[in-house]
Amino acid sequence: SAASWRKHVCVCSQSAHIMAEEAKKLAAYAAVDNHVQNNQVVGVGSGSTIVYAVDRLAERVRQEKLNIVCVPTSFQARQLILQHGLTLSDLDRHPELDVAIDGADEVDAELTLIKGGGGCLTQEKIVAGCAKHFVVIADFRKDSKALGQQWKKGVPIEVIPMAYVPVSRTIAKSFGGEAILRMAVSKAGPVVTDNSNFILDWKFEHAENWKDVNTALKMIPGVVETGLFVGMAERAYFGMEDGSVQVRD
Ligand code: ABF
Repeated sequence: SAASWRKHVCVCSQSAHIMAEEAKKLAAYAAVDNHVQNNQVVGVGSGSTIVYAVDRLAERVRQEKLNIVCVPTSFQARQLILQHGLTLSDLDRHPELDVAIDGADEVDAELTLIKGGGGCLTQEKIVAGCAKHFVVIADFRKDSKALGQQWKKGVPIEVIPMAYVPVSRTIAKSFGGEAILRMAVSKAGPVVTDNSNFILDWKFEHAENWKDVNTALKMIPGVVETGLFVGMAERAYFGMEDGSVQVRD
């Protein structure tokens, strides 16, 4: 019957969700255990996977009495650090980080990333760029051969508000596809970043050399930063459906 079919669908999607949450946790724990040591400065990313990493970090700090300083990539990360009783710092005091750990929306075979689904791409890229090692944590759904195969929402691009229309037109003209202003869930207005800017989601049709594309995008007046992370990640941990963790270097 329709009712039992609906119930069946619901149970399946619920268990898929639990699987993804479990996978996020596996990746996060592996990264914290393998990359964080005593007396380090750690960059804390944003999103839902990083929550597990901060849980684990706090647990280790308590149990092993570690001396760890945390630099956040967003308001969310800052709150997480404070809620867990970890030591909060910033790039003024700690411009050089030992390691930064962050999630991603998609990770390709070369460790090129799409980030910024949560809108914090600019601070995430700054913090990752200040770290000696940048490590990505993700569940199996983020693993991709080529960007765009998994993440369908496009490349997030942070823009100065007054420039969003010309930037969007230039992107469409120069690279094809469509760059759409990201709206708040309420649809009452655009999403505003922690830096008081807007986000364009560029739904690209075809692109190959992400390094060149990223450089060209950044040259457009009004573009603050792109969610393309090229040549930055040194390792990715993927939590898998079978409970294992896959590492990509
Ligand atoms: C941040 O959070 C973003 O760059 C990325 O968009 C997102 C990943 O979130 P989640 O861990 O919830 O998938 O890292």
